[in-house]
Amino acid sequence: MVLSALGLLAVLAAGCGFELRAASVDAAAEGLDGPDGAPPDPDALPDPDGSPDSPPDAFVAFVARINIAGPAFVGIDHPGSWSADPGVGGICDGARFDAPMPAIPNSNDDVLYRDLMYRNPLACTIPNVPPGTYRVTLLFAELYWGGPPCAGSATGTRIFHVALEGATVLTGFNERVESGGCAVGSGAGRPVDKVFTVTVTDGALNVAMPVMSDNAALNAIELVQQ
Ligand SMILES: [Ca+2]
Ligand SMILES: [Ca+2]
Repeated sequence: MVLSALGLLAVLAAGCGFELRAASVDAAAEGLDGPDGAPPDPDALPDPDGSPDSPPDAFVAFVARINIAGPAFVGIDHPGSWSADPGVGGICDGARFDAPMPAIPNSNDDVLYRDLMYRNPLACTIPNVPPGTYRVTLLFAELYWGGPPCAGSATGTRIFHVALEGATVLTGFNERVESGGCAVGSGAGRPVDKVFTVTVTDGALNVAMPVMSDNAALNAIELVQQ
């Protein structure tokens, strides 16, 4: 079952143009141990006489980590392998924006935050998502508003909503205010992550970001099946 599920994921990944990773190793390893301190599951062990046995079905979580408008990266604060995204032509519509300098304060994952896609409104779609319940993490860093070293004014901001699969999960997100300012170089801001749980039934995760002020923006996104 593990091999066939992995094969299916590989086909899906090849079809959508970015790398997807199944947490099969972790899932298989967890299948050999009981819950904290509990004895091992007998069904997960080989038969003493060496006869063939049916392995237990391991849960193979679907995982997508996409560095919107950025290169592939191995996360530090956000562990795992992040896939590259071209920006224009990638999972989000709109335009690409890059930070005026590469350093992002208060983060070890500068590579994820230093580029983004923006638009009014912005929409992002992760295709080929198996039906299931997912933890979705949206990564934001204000790269324009908040004053120097950002190019935009100290009081300017972007305010927008976020809907996942048609349901609003974030209302009136004021990115510069929540960030604390420009989240570039010596700026006073810091990246802001938002985490949600969503059920996907139609084969794609849809992120809709209607705008109240300026443009919506998104720097990176992680999707992990629960
Ligand atoms: Ca990015
Ligand atoms: Ca959908």
